[in-house]
Amino acid sequence: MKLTFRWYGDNDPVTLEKIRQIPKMSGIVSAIYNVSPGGVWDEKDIRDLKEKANANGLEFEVVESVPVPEEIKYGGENAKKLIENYCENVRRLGRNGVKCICYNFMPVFDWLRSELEHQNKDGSNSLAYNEKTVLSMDPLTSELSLPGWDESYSREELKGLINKYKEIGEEGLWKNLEVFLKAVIPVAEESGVNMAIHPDDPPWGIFGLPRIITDEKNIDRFLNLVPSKNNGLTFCTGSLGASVDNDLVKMAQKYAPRIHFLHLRNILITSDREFYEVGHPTECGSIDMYGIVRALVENGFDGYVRPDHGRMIWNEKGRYGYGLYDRALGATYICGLFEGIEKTLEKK
Ligand code: DNO
Repeated sequence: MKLTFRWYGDNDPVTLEKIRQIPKMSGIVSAIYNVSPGGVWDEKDIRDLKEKANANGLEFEVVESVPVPEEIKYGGENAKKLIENYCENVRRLGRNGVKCICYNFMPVFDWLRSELEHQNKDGSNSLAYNEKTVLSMDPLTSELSLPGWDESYSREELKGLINKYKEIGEEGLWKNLEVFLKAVIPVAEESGVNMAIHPDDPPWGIFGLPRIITDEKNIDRFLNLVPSKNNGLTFCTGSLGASVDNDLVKMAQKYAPRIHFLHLRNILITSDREFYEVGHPTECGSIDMYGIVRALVENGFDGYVRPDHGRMIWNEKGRYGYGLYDRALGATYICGLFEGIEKTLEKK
């Protein structure tokens, strides 16, 4: 495995100089942030990003994300052209040494939370989700918005978009995903890039919007749409683990060869559809981090790993979920888990 760390570019308060000091850190996970979804990334920007990382002793082999524009997801009239642009980004990234691209196929909203600074007993704070609060902010019926929402849509645009997805429903979204994959995966194969879809967070439909990368049955269906190794997964433990119906150890075992990117984080489920994010170790939350990593190692996982969301600790202020301290603690915990498990298995 290769340990990586998400970096949001020059405006990220967590600098490359700091990231490189985390033990065993091999590279950054980043993206080009000055192009809106659907646009083609300038190859010079990609090269500059790689050079910046390299100058700090870090690789740049993973992109998170090349965002999929809404029109591709709901199948609008420009979808074909936008898919061509997407393919061009895959080619350009592959040419510049990127080996893994993380993306998602969630309509309208990416991750959803009801609280960004949930106060924990130990004085830290973290992201939290409470379904009742979320549902009370349905954009179709309420003027309130949830923390972290993309405010670039007007309320009317948002309603229009949500209604488009309601019309096409889950099956329409599957169809559009299939069209996307059938165009993109052959390009990824030629470019030496593994595509790694991120599961929906949380893994269930919200506000009547379809969400499909949610559970084992749907992931089976996804992987079979295009049965190529390059059509793979980002295994995000915090996203999939929010549903108690998902058996993550079993899924890790089953999907290991198709998991190209691993997001390790832990959550504490406090009641049905209610959780908050906790420190990475198994003991801190509801997710069996050890069991998952062990299942992956035993089944030949050989991808990139990053500590996902951390809490805000030691009075750090910064991008929610993406401070330095708790993610760095997570990184060293992850190294320990892998080292322990790998050495135990070698001895057998
Ligand atoms: C949140 C992230 C997601 C993720 C995208 C991938 O912290 O896990 O925003 O990057 O869903 O496309």
